[in-house]
Amino acid sequence: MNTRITELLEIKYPVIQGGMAWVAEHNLAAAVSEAGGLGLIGAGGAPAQHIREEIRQVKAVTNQPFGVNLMLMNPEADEIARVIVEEGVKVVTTGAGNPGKYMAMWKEAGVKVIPVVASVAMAKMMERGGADAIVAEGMESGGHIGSATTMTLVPQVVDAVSIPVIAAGGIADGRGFAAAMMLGAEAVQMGTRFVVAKESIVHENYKKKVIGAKDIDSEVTGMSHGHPVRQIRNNMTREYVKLEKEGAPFEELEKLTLGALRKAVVEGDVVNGTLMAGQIAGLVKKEQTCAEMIQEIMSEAEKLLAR
Ligand code: TUI
Repeated sequence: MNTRITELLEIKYPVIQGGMAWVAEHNLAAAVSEAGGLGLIGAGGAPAQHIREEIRQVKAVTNQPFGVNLMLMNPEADEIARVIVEEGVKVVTTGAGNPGKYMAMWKEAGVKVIPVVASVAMAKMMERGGADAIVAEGMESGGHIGSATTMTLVPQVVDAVSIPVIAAGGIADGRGFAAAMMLGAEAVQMGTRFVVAKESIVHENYKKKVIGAKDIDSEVTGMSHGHPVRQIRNNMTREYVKLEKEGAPFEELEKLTLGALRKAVVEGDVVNGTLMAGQIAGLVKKEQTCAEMIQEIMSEAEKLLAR
């Protein structure tokens, strides 16, 4: 299936892996890229030197294209932006902010820039700033989210820009892929399904929670201070929501989430850790290799789109 995205990124299938903090490390990125999609190293809150090493580890095991996701609230974002250029990374996606100040440097170095946005206004601003494509991410997604749904956001972004649009949020199978194409997207970005990939280093306890999750098992925390984060409901989110309702200050809430994603991903603490996952977790039923996932999604989508 060829689209402007497969051409731009020189990939076989228009499937991009989400740049999930702690989760999107070199094993997962390399597996997705080897399977014909675009794997990503997720910078999350990690130091620049760590990202440099992760990039080198991907390069050591695959010649396929891959990218880096720069989470713009990372305190070392400036350095990571430079590491991306120095290491010759071909594609960068960004999240949780405006990457405008890095755009000129990346464009000059020939890096393809694909900001993740949650609104039409931001998509237009990114296109004006020279973005090569846009990820339009709906609030069905896991992690830090905006307020529009994928169903409403994607066609509005498609109408507002002329660069290709990648749909994200709530997509985990061939039906979701086909639906995204119908909305005008030219690729999809998936996170939640790849969390449970065989190649994903996510702790087994976390994977079990995603596999066991039902449609309404996620909770959005942080709405009160303007940083909504979607994750699977557990002890931590219950406590967080309770404190939020009582009007607790940000500093107190932050104590609950500090280091909590690492706790979940690395230590498998599913009680007090942050289990970031999208609403589509209810559809994710088993651990498979990235190649199996992508093959299954593409063959299902091709049948649907041919009808
Ligand atoms: O970035 C994401 N998802 C993320 S980042 C993340 S790390 C984190 N952990 C705890 C709390 C907060 C963050 C976990 N998940 N998705 C892409 C995305 N970007 N969604 C929404 C946005 C976004 C939001 C505001 C993009 C641009 C934007 O612009 C604001 C501005 O600067 O005008």
